[in-house]
Amino acid sequence: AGKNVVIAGASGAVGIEFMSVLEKMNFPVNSLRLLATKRSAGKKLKFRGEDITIEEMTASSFKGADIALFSAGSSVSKEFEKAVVDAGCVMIDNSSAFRMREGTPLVVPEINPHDAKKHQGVVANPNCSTIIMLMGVFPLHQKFPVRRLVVSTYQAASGAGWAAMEELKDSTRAVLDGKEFTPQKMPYPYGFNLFSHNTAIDAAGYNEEEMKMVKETKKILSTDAIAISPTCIRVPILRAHAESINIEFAGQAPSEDEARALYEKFPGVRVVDDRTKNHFPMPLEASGEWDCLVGRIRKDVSMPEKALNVFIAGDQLLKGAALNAVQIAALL
Ligand code: 11C
Repeated sequence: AGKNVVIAGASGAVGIEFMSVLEKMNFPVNSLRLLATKRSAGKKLKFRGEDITIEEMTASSFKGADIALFSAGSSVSKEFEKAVVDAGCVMIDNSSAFRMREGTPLVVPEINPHDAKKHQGVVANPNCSTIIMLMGVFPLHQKFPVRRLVVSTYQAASGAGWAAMEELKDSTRAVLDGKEFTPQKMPYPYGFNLFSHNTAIDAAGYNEEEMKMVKETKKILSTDAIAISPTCIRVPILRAHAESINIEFAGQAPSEDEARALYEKFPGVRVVDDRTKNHFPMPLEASGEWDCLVGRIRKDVSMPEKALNVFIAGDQLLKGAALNAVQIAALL
């Protein structure tokens, strides 16, 4: 029998991708309800060729539902958690509301699927930068335990939603047309520019995105033994994040061939590593793909026995959000 699925935040950039992934995965959907704020209620979206009208989300929206895929922001997830759980429905939440809460599993299905089953009504979907980084780290960490990661991100506009994607286009067009442009969504002009991630900065100088990568990684891998040094940057790319990762191992680093072989057999990872053509992971080639692309697999020239460098690109809206969430639903 199929599942009764609800999408909360259906009109957002991730909401739309929930539907595309459910369709492509051939997820056993018995019924699908689309929920959003009053502003989007009444709009129609297509699922399996049929129009579905978006309804305004209320506490009674979850009656009879089995799975609720949430991507409507932390405050909405917090507001509706009780209604979802009381309805006997499992919430798979893409926001940061419950990620670090004890008793709420934080899951990347290829990495810690066993944690999903321990849920008490809510499973949290990690931050996109964390998921994409771990798809480039865990295949090696399983066999060669990692001691420290130094990671720099190149993050797409999609992580900040539709409005940011539109702002990137408008701001790029304004530069080309020689026109003035006042940013609305982003803190600085986005076209032909990059800037430090647009989240709050703590007393130590780290932004929220960076600290999510640090904390979430420890929870997903169930270890405090990995040190992480992150720098998160927003770049003028529409929808796939890229990350440069220096991976230092507790013991001897794997050889480049060993690392390549471990990546090649890991589900959800595709090796793109052609030195002869200078062809490595790119956001353009990762966009729309379910796999994360891993390449530039090379010994750290400063510490060849101990560390490797890799470069990874993954679709922020798919593996970084909607795909990972639907994979969790499939696990359950
Ligand atoms: C970004 N990672 O790219 C963010 C978007 O905690 O789920 C998602 C924020 C989160 O800006």
